[in-house]
Amino acid sequence: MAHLTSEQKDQFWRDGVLVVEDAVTPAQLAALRATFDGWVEESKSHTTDFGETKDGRPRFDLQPGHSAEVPGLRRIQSPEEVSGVYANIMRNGRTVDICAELIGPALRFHHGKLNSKLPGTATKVNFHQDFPFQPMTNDDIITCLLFLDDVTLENGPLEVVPGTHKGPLFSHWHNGVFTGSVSDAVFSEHEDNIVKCTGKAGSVCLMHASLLHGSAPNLSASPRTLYITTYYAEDAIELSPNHLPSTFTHEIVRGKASGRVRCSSYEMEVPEVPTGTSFFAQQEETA
Ligand SMILES: O=C(O)CCC(=O)C(=O)O
Repeated sequence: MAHLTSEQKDQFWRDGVLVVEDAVTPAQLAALRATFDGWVEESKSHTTDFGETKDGRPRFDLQPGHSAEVPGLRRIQSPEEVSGVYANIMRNGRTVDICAELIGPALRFHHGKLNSKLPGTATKVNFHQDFPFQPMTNDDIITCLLFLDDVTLENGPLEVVPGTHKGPLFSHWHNGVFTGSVSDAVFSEHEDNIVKCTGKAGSVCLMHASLLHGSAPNLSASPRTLYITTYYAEDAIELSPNHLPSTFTHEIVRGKASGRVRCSSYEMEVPEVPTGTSFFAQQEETA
């Protein structure tokens, strides 16, 4: 069964972005949300980042100003490592079939994370491209942002600049520091072409890894939580250390290993792996 029409595929390759509704069933969505709510409850008893991932960094990332009254759990690294509900969606969700139609048939998992903007928090994402964080031999890589809440114009939707996946790759280094953000000049150049990706809970936004994107703080009383998974063509090989290594990294989620590597031609600076819990710290250091 096909999950995308040829118009949707054309749109993805033209714009570098596509929102698809009903990427999970209502029961899957409820389970993902309930698990996340449990983590928010747990975060209330912590004052600093907590938990541990494969590379020793914390799993749960708290926004500065986090408190039990106004929890600021902004990022959970590799939630699929600690939740069967998330692991099931990462491997078996409709999103994986959709990606297989775009860059498959064979796919591997790159990394997963939950990004949340709880009401009253200042969480924002500076504009960047994902590829400069994770260079690979070819760029058939899709970042999938699954909406666990309705995403509206007010609650800090993903903002993208359609077409920028076709190049260039912008520098994310400024004054000798890997800031994880493009320069103010690059942002200004593209500001007028920003499109906000809204949709109902259960939709997924598929984004080419080279697309320029970011997002603003949540100005509403409703949360905005995204489960983000990245998949790549099976014949791509990583060229720098994975920023979010997990026990699932490189797992084949569709098709079979070919034993081949495919290369495309490009040039860029080597990224720096964050030493803080996530790239939020990297972006804040230089904000
Ligand atoms: O949470 C968002 O709005 C964007 C997420 C993102 O760009 C990232 O985590 O790389």
